[in-house]
Amino acid sequence: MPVALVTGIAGQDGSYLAEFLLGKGYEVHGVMRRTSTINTWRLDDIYHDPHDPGSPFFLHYGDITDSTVMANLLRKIMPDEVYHLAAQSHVQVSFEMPEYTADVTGTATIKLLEAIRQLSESTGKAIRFYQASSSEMFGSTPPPQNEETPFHPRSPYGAAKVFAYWLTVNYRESYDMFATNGILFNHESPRRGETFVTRKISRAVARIAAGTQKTLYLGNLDAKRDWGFAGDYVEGMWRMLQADQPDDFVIATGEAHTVREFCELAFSHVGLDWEKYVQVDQRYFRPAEVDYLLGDPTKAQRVLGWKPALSFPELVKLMVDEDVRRL
Ligand code: NAP
Ligand code: G4F
Repeated sequence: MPVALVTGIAGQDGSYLAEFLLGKGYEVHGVMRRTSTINTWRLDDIYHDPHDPGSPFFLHYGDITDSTVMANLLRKIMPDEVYHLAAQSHVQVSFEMPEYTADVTGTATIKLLEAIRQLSESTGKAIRFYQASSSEMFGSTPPPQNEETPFHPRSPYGAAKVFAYWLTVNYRESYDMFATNGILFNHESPRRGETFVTRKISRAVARIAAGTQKTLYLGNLDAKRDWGFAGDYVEGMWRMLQADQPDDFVIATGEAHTVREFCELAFSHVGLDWEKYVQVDQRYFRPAEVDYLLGDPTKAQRVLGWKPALSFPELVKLMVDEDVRRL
């Protein structure tokens, strides 16, 4: 049975990836932070009984900035594959907490790479590493963006991801490690955090339709993003670690839409006119914006045989329907 270690297991991608890997017959170990209230709602479908001795799913407390804990976990679990998904992942928050974001989203990656290198060298264990790199690294470089496109990050988050990207390349080149960057464009789902724009919209649509919210305040409606479905994207992560060679891959749909278009579709799905409910609030504008992200996933399609299944309108409907159902 292959063994995987997933950081950020309680986040959007961690939960989809855990389900995917369990479906493939993996033993899955997840790292999560201790929080004052239980924060495992995204894992409810797979984490029924923590005392079940037959379960191939294990959760461990840990913080990715704590290299001792991460090294101990690696030694205990001896994974075949490490998916490093944990990060301070909110771009706007990274302007408010730049140093913290650099530590968690940037520096923690080098701690993990180094712990893997040391374990592999001392035991001979081959460990494949996935780094959750981001289209935010392209920042202001014009679209379409692919693996050859130069980076120009526009936020502390984007800069921290560029640092982690190059460290991953550097460990691959220096130590012959199987270390891979997945450069993922925005991907969403009903499990998306509530302060990212898509989920903020789908949640507000459900509440406005139910009469419990009057107005939705948003920032830049003109920003364009290449939005895909998270459930499709975690398969891309797995495929990268099954490849013959470690490499870097863009995962995207190849189609971009504005925040305005997302609003139009989401509100019209419940029969509402978005313009009656959405107001622009300067509070949600960023010190520097990424205007236009549009990925070219040709390499992932050619080398990995990966392609997205869910379309943009299907994604919007899925998110709105699920928020309506939850409410
Ligand atoms: P997410 O929902 O914010 O999940 C991130 C997870 O990391 C959360 O479970 C969080 O824990 C955990 N975490 C944060 N700081 C930690 C720390 N110091 N120690 C341990 N765990 C920590 O993000 P996501 O959307 O699943 O994204 C997964 C990864 O892909 C992230 O690295 C993100 O930057 C990257 N990425 C995402 C996208 C996208 O569109 N979703 C695109 C490109 C790249 P809590 O639950 O306790 O907060
Ligand atoms: O949903 P967002 O916050 O996502 P953003 O900044 O693109 O970052 C996400 O995708 C990255 C991949 O490119 C990931 F690496 C990162 O971890 C994260 O998952 O904002 C999308 C766009 C932005 O242009 C923002 O200015 O929506 C615009 N926007 C307009 N009003 C808003 C709002 N964003 C948020 N969060 N909240 C608003 O009210």
